[in-house]
Amino acid sequence: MEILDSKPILVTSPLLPPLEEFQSYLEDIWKRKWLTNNGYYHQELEKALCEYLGVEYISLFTNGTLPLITALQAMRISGEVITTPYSFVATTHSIWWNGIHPVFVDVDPLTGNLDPMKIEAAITPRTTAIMPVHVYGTPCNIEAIKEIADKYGLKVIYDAAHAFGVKLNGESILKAGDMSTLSFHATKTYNTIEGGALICHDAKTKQRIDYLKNFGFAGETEVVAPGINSKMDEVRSVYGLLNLKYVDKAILCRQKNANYYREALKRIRGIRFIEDMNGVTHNYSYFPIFVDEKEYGISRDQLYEKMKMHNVLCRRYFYPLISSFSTYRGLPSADPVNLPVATQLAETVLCLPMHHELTEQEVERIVKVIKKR
Ligand code: T4K
Repeated sequence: MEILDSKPILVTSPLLPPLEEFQSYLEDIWKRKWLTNNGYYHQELEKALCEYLGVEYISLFTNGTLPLITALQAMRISGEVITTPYSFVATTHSIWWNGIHPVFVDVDPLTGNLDPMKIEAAITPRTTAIMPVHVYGTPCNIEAIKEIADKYGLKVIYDAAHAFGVKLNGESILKAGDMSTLSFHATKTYNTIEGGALICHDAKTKQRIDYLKNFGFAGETEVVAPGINSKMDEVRSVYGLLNLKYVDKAILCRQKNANYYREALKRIRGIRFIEDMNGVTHNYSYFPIFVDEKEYGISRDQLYEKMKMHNVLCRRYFYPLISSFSTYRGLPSADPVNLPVATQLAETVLCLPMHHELTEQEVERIVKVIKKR
């Protein structure tokens, strides 16, 4: 394939703290000789994140998948869990890892989030919880989901991997449901290289989560649950503390880029994007567009390949749908007939480059490729 532009534009670029600052903290860790297991910087990061995010209880993890697995464990969820096929595969994996049956429900066409109108029909006597995802950081319809959960006595665990810092009417979106999880992977708006967190709403639950992420140990000689090792170490905690100082500025850069994109794309027929929602403080973690082949002239995959030719490296989040992977496609709820909206979104979505270092010129270069059909 001939590459027409020399400088690649990646879909994302990690937020990195200044190296000198990081080095000076590393020296301190070297002096302390305390590397992991609820160290000083781990505690500091938990405090700082509670304050930044506006939540009371947070537990740090080594990635964004283990908090999902642990949340289900902590609440002793069993039977069936209703979830979305339009997500990263970790969402469904966390359910399966707990020996629970995922039940896929279709999504809302505008946001890609679990459609509350379709949840009730999927509830059976075995249903114990709902695991929705705030896809791209756009809040789910939390009121409608709460109403259904309350009516049927179900727990709600939000996969908020994309929703770092997102607020609804001034309140953290992480306050919704029984628990929420975050991913601090390198590709996320806020990262600790690898990392994640579990947010809950009371001290007793946090205690249980902290036991579970440390093999189930409650003190030196007592194991209260079959826990796992998912502790964040001191080096990544310091990295996280430093990145917290720069994340607001990074989000502003992302917002500026989202505005450039929207302005430039709004008159292109067959290209749809998601608008900001009223009352929501967004974090601009992704910039998905949806390609209507009939209107636009070429398919999403043709555009994806054309972008590659121009050295613009987009991602098809989320394609294929989780429900179409061989691991899950045998489940009754995985039938595409049951999931027409998610199927359509997965076939038309393309996430354009979105990160804090993207320049206006690069956005122009990307839009030029989209315009040149
Ligand atoms: N729930 C949801 C809804 C999620 O989206 C995710 C993860 C999870 C749960 C689980 O959280 P974690 O356990 O991962 O913390 C990426 C990420 O690996 C994954 O974290 C993320 N979602 C998913 C949506 O995307 P890939 O396979 O697309 O990433 P990769 O390595 O191809 O990188 C994408 C782009 O980023 C490349 O163009 C290069 C650039 N990049 C990547 C890395 C790792 C960099 O510039 N620097 C880097 O260090 O999965």
